Amino acid sequence: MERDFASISLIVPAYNEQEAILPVIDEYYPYVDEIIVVDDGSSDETYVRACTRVDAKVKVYQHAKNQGKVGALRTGVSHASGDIIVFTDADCTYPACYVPEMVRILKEGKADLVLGARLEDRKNIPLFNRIGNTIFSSLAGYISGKIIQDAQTGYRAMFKDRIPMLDVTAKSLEFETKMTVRAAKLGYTIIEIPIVYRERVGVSKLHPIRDGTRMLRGLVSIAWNETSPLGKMILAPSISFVIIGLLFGLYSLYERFSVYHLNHEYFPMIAIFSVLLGIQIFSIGLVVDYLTKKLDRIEERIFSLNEKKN
Ligand SMILES: Nc1nc2c(ncn2[C@@H]2O[C@H](COP(=O)(O)OP(=O)(O)OP(=O)(O)O)[C@@H](O)[C@H]2O)c(=O)[nH]1
Ligand SMILES: [Mg+2]
Repeated sequence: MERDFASISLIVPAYNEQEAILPVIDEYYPYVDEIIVVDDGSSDETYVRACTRVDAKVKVYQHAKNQGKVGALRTGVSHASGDIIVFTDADCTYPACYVPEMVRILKEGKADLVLGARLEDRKNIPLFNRIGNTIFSSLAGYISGKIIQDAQTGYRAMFKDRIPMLDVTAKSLEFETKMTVRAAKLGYTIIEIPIVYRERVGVSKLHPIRDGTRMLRGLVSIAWNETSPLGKMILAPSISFVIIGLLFGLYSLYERFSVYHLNHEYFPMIAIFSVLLGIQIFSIGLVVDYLTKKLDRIEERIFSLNEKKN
């Protein structure tokens, strides 16, 4: 569906970004109709500095306590008056010059979600993020059946009326990926435009251990939630068999190396048999899950073709 007129709100979550916040506001200013900065309980001058730019276009909100990026984005969206919402970071990494292209794609009805994909200058993405990004994007691609190169980018645009469907439960890093997967699962069209990713201004807020654990949890939760019920039923016993097998195996090793004699000579056999059975069932689970997803997609296609006809 083409929409001629649409006003644009930019949401900028900012946590201790005193060096970058003003350059970000100034850079995006000519490209959007509204800029909403959400200071996420910063302990530096982010809020004070952002307030110096307040005018009819720039609005600044503040969380008394840090709520995390997702909380800041939600606050921003709740105050946005635009038809189109653009998310960006407050660290000068995402160039503003791509906004017109993102908006054009949305207005022409070519996509429901436009991503600024960090495909060039990937050296500016911290190594930890780059690894996570590759894993997440591949997983998002597997789950959604679409090729997604940068599922995790923080630079993205969509019509505001799509947000309720795209709002996913998440605390930090996994938010963007979950949103991308959700969009793909809903059959929304996602277009990625390659962008230059600049070096960050100011200190990174990433905590490798905390964010790494969340990312891993997010990954497992996405994978599990997106596995079909039949797939889940098959995968669960397979994991139990592998665990049982490993326990028997470890016990045998313990006996062999501590007592130098196997009191239970049939334990290694049980171990191997159980692990192999687990792996076999696991493969069946994956095949079943793959086939279920394929069927879902065929159903989605038929549904959208029927909708287009009517
Ligand atoms: N990490 C983090 N970012 C927040 C929080 N609240 C708001 N933000 C903002 O969310 C954006 C993303 O955080 P970044 O630290 O840039 O994380 P990143 O882009 O994954 O990593 P870098 O490549 O180091 O920039 C920035 O604009 C932050 O200021 C928070 O509680 N934690
Ligand atoms: Mg950043």
